[in-house]
Amino acid sequence: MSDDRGTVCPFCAVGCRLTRDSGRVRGVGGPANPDGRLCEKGLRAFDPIEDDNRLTTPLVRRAGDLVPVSWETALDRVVRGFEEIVVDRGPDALAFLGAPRCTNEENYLLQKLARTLGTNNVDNRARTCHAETARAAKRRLGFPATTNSLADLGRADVFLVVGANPAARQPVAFDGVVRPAVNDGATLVHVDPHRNETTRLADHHVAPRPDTDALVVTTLCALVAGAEGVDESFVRERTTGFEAFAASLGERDLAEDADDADVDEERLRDVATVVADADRVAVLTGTGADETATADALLNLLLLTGNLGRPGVGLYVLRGLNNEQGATDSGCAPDWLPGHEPVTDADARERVANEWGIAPPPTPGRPERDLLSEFGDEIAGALVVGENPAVSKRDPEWLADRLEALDLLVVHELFRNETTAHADVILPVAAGVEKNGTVTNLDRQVQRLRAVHQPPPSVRTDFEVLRSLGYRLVGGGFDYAGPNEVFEELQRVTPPYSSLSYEELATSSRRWPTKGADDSTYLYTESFSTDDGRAPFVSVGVQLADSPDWNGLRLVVGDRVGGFTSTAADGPGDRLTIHPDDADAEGVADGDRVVVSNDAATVEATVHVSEAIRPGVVYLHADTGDPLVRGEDSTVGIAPKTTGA
Ligand SMILES: Nc1nc2c(c(=O)[nH]1)N[C@H]1C(S)=C(S)[C@@H](COP(=O)(O)OP(=O)(O)OC[C@H]3O[C@@H](n4cnc5c(=O)[nH]c(N)nc54)[C@H](O)[C@@H]3O)O[C@H]1N2
Ligand SMILES: Nc1nc2c(c(=O)[nH]1)N[C@H]1C(S)=C(S)[C@@H](COP(=O)(O)OP(=O)(O)OC[C@H]3O[C@@H](n4cnc5c(=O)[nH]c(N)nc54)[C@H](O)[C@@H]3O)O[C@H]1N2
Ligand code: SF4
Ligand SMILES: [Mo]
Repeated sequence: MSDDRGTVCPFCAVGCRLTRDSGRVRGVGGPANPDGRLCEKGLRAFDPIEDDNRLTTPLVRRAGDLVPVSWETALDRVVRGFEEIVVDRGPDALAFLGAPRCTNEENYLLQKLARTLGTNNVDNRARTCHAETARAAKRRLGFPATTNSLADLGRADVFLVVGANPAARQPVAFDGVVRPAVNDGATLVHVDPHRNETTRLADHHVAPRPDTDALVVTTLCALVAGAEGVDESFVRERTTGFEAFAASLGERDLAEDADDADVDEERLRDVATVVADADRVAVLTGTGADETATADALLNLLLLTGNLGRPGVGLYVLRGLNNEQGATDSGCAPDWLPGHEPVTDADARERVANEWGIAPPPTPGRPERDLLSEFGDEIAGALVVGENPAVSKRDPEWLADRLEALDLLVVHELFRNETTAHADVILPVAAGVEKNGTVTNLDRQVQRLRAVHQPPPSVRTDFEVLRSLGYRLVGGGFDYAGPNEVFEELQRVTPPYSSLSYEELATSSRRWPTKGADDSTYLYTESFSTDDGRAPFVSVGVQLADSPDWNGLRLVVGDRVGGFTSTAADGPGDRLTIHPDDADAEGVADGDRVVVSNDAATVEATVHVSEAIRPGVVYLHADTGDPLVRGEDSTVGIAPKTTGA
């Protein structure tokens, strides 16, 4: 089965197009990969779904065991169970977790199901990676999204990459856009306590203490202001709050801030000069820097230097999952309706109510993190679509208990995983390359998915399952012929999507919000999408994170992998990277087996002495290190592993 436009890679938010001919995966030129390039992962896009372990029949738990049943029996069980919970406990006893691996239409149906049943308890997993940065962008600029396009990114003179490794994580975008620009003379600044593939291309590597990025970036703001880098007309015409911001900068002791972050002030001065002198600066941020203070500081820097609202500048939220942007656009958020409209906004609720015939509840639901805590308590039933909440940067045993405590856990899945182990109903579904619909990548590009692979015979799409559940639990509002009808409804209640067309997307993708022929390459050309059209500065009261115990060793983890996307190249590994000075102080050497521990957990690792990590910090792969970072304090102790213990 092949198609000359193929479909969208299911593995990351870059959104490359691909297809398969005679068993070989092949890139197809698309907006994110114009030359048809794919990364190693994309080339293996079909491997997992052809696994023998694929779920092929619905399963229902009976007397403790999961037994194969018909679709009718499985759906009956879900409908009866959810109805009982709504009657006995009210709709807020239900939780809906979806679906950054699913289409916009599926996400829309999931949140519509939650809200028409009477609860805003709907969230999506993507909010665990880039939530704070996206929220800061929405609050201050207008949309929780990347401001410019990937194609446009190549025009930047300076790339400031903070807490991310796009060379390895968004490889096609990095190799297709950033690398050529840097080879052509653009400057790459990488801010990360640990060297990674991205650092290799960097002109400047700033390695601050973890969680001090807001200090570092605020210091940069002060230095840029001192180096005549302020774009005065931009600040005057497009922003508010500059005076107070400038005053707050004036109060800072730069030498002290640099010292707290433990970065060389001269190095920061060099970076500030590069930023001040550049015509176009783009900021790229990842999971290592997803904090409100950091996002606010980065936005201050972009506003100060006039690097928003024109080509070759802006904020790039380096999203991870392939429809992470679209899941939130479509309304899978407890406080936002489709189009990021607050559920507390009566006009927005009315727009949705006119379409649905049922008004969504006016008070925000709970975010995923809180919902998980309430499983078995306030929450009795959950519908989980395309995510694995049992793996959530929290104590796995505690999570298992929470999932087990639900009266009814329903999971749409391709495979058995840590979450399905606790499910009462498992519904086997089609994978991304087996279905139709739309997804939205990290630069707001809305693309059509096409089924280019045949799913196992008894499997249904998430769309079909959600439509059946909606029809049976709520009624006629779920009577859709296909994804096109859902997309058209989504457009009517989602202003940024209003001028797209499902038909047109079949042959040409578009970036939201399109304005006529203009493809919204960059947002905010004339004004910001805020109440007064201006973007506010946020004055800094930057504080170090609580308990900055710089005497201990701080743990940083990275290279997170989703089970669905991991490849041998991602290999978890249990290497503990440690700076030579710290290795000496701890009395450990390269190759030693050690135990790494804190109040939260104890894990084993093999010492890797390297200057890739800054002093005072040790680095572990997330798969190994995550149990240690579930607490607030990620200070760890190291001890030799005693044999036989
Ligand atoms: N091959 C592959 N690619 C993927 C994925 C995959 O599973 N496999 N997953 C996708 C997903 S879902 C996501 S979210 C993205 C993640 O992509 P990234 O956000 O790039 O994630 P990491 O590679 O873990 O890089 C995070 C970096 O943050 C650094 N860091 C940690 N703490 C701090 C800090 O306090 N300050 C600063 N400045 N840096 C810090 C770490 O050292 C690390 O280098 O990747 C996507 N791409
Ligand atoms: N401990 C720990 N926690 C983490 C991370 C970590 O590395 N370690 N990473 C964090 C990050 S960055 C992210 S993005 C999240 C990722 O978290 P998740 O998205 O929850 O994890 P995955 O295992 O990548 O994907 C979840 C499931 O989706 C299924 N799936 C794939 N396609 C479809 C589909 O079309 N429909 C349906 N119904 N299911 C589908 C896969 O089989 C897989 O089991 O986890 C976060 N939490
Ligand atoms: S960069 Fe991302 S979207 Fe492109 S081929 Fe690789 S995994 Fe797929
Ligand atoms: Mo992610």
